[in-house]
Amino acid sequence: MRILVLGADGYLGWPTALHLSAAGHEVGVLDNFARRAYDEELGVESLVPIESFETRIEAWREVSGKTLTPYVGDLTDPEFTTAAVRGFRPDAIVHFAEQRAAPYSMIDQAHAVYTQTNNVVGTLNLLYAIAEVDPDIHLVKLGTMGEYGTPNIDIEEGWLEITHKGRTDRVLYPKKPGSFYHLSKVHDSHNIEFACRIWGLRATDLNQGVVYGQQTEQTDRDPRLATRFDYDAVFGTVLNRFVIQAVLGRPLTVYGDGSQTRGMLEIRDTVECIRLACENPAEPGEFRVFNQMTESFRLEELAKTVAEAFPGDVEIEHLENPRVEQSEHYYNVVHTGLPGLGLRPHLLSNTLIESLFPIVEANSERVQDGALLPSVRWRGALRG
Ligand code: NAD
Ligand code: USQ
Repeated sequence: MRILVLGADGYLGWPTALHLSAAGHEVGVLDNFARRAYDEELGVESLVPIESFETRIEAWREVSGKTLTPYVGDLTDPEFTTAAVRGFRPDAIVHFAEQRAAPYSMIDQAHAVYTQTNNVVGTLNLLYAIAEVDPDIHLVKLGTMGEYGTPNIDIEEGWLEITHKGRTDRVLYPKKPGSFYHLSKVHDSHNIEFACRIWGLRATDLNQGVVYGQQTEQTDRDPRLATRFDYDAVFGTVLNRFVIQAVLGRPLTVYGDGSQTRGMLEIRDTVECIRLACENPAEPGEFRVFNQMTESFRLEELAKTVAEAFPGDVEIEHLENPRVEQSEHYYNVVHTGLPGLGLRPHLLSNTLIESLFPIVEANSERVQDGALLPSVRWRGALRG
């Protein structure tokens, strides 16, 4: 297949592009380097150094003999987006290219507006580009489990059959997200479902949980192929942060009482889920939703798992929660779609956690101490 990966310079987009290329697909890679600009703005860097887009692409060619076709530009530019889709002529488009940090979207009004504009407008331009160039292209869009929030009923895969006053209908599952970033994904989901319904597009919305890990079979093949490893309180995700804090000898920062539960998955499962979704497309007109997670954990349980895996003393600290989120809640997620396509999940074991410790040790001098503790508060700055 010909697969265009949007956001291919990012944490997940890069290893996904390599995984698809290694599986024999012709892969195009698109990015506007916004993520590298957020690093500059926040004064932090990936814990593991990453090469330029050009160097990564060249390294993959040397290692695998395979070519990645680059497109550098911004999805919020409609002409660029349509030209890229027309130029590459993909069978499938994998869309990772959004501002993805909840805390970044909650810094102030300007960051909330940027996040929603970047994400919603970029996706809308993409929908128009697909409809214009070839409505048969399968859109594989990264959504997020956080779209659902923590409802007191089972979380179904995107749709809910409800009976109201004796009548029954199938509706998009009601959403209760927890940040302006997560809300941007809800808006995207509605726009994509609408485009499937009115234009007959085919789309898969992957409501992915929190990702952990840093290496895949392909990124491991050469240090120049490494993907990012974020540790800061804005972009670092929780398990990766706990691992880094343990190695640095800092307390693990559990927000609140740690009774929040989140769906999670390993990065090697992310890339495999994307391959499965691409190779098994949605039907024309279908808005298909998969919940892309393999296990769920209470955060206090996650912190204890990291502490037990680390060969040394680890302190767990409960910080006042900078976010507004529910504790002690019901959480039961249906996630049968991707296993049904053949996913064999890597479950969190001490082996994975232990494999991350030496990566952190080797790069620990790159950590900026000031970036470890959360500074963005959900009830904080309204304007910058
Ligand atoms: P990332 O920030 O590392 O990568 C996103 C990439 O998209 C970056 O390289 C950025 O430069 C690019 N981008 C952003 N806006 C763009 C635009 N307008 N035009 C072109 N390129 C643009 O993020 P990630 O962690 O790789 O996440 C990728 C996707 O997966 C996101 O949509 C995110 O919401 C979703 N997701 C991530 C996680 C996670 O734990 N990392 C979990 C669930 C869902
Ligand atoms: N948390 C801590 N301590 C920390 C960091 C986070 O207790 O040091 C808690 C948060 O309060 C939250 C949970 O851990 O309850 C997850 O936080 P996170 O920062 O790891 O993840 P989140 O903000 O939800 O966002 C990440 C990605 C985002 C993706 C989302 C999937 O950045 O792109 O959409 O995971 S999900 O959570 O399923 O919506």
